[in-house]
Amino acid sequence: MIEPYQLSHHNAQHEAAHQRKFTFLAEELGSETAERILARLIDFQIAIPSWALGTGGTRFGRFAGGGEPRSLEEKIADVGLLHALNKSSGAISLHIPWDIPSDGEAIKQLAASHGLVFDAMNSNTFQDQAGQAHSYKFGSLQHTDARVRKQAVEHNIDVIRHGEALGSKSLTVWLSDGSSFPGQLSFRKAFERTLDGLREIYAALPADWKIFVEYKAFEPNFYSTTVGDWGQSYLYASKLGPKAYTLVDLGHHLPNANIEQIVSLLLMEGKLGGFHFNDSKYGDDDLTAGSIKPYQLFLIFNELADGMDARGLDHATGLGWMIDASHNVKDPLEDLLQSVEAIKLAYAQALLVDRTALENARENNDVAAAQEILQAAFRTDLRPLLAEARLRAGAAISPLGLFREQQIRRKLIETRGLKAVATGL
Ligand code: LRH
Ligand code: MN
Repeated sequence: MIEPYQLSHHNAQHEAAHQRKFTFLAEELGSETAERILARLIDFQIAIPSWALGTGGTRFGRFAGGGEPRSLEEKIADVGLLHALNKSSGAISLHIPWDIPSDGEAIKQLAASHGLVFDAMNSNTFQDQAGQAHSYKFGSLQHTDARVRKQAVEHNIDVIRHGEALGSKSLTVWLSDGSSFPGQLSFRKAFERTLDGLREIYAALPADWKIFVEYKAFEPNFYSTTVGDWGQSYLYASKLGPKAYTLVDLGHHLPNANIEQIVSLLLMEGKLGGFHFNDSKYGDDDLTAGSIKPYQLFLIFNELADGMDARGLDHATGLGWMIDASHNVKDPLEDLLQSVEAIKLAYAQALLVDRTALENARENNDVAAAQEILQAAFRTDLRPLLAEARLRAGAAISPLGLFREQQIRRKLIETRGLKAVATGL
């Protein structure tokens, strides 16, 4: 959807202004620092969720924007477009059964033709599928009926098998299980049954796979959630074994939770598996990353940069970097481009933090100095560095600019129609 001449024409148009800003910034930072951060940025890829390429909605309504992908093949083409624009979206995370690959090998090759690999697979035991034997109305792995639990375990193992065919190396398990009224559920039995089910799924993991246990405070249950917070997820992951980790979805916390502290401790324990990036003001709003609380996103990456170095983790491959969003009023592809930009900006700013000075300030309880050091990085406009990283990686100086200049959404509506609806949330 983007021809090489269109990309080079766009960059030629923006080159002079970009070079002016980048040269000034590189002088400010010093070339050693600028090159260090550029190298990290070029390697840093963020997986795109296959369920967020169409218009999302709420129980009150859904306002489709048109030109949505009608098949897994078209979803891969859309992620391929994002990757062509920013060379930062080199992976797609599938959700089963919303995106069952008809022919694993063919789908794998199609993705590879767009420079894409498959990140974590996602199972779905929060909806009943047509023809399904047992309902998940009262949960899946926690269910009081062993037949329901068995069905959920088998589904997760089926998802692993699909992932193996695609070259994925991890499974994310998010369970909507819980209760909506006091008295409804035995918390202890629900935990033990869920752990037993996760153990069967864990046993089916290939040797080089990971399982991510995603926690969430509430919704769709509104009294208790059986994997309700980082502590419960850590408990499951610790009892399961070395291939089990926690997954932090930024929207899955109670108001004012200190997510950067949670991230710091899970990383310290070696039990942080990855992220579902998004932003929120109230609940699991699934808004554009960095659109509501960009400082929190920076503080989270500040803990990540420090904690990953402390554990000798490779920044690009040591954790799962994924977006999980839902687009009610924005163009899905524009929203995803903005999320990738915000995530990489927070990462770059975290890499700019003077860690030695920060440690000194902390050890001397110089609180004001510590804040100055952090905010100096957060308040440095590193966008020219992100643009330079894209330019060097063969992408667009302004991905959103090129998307609009080429009227991609109008072209998608012409080929796919206004009524095209993507599977997903
Ligand atoms: C649950 C969740 C989970 C996905 C779903 C689409 O809120 O974050 O990660 O399975 O969204
Ligand atoms: Mn999520």
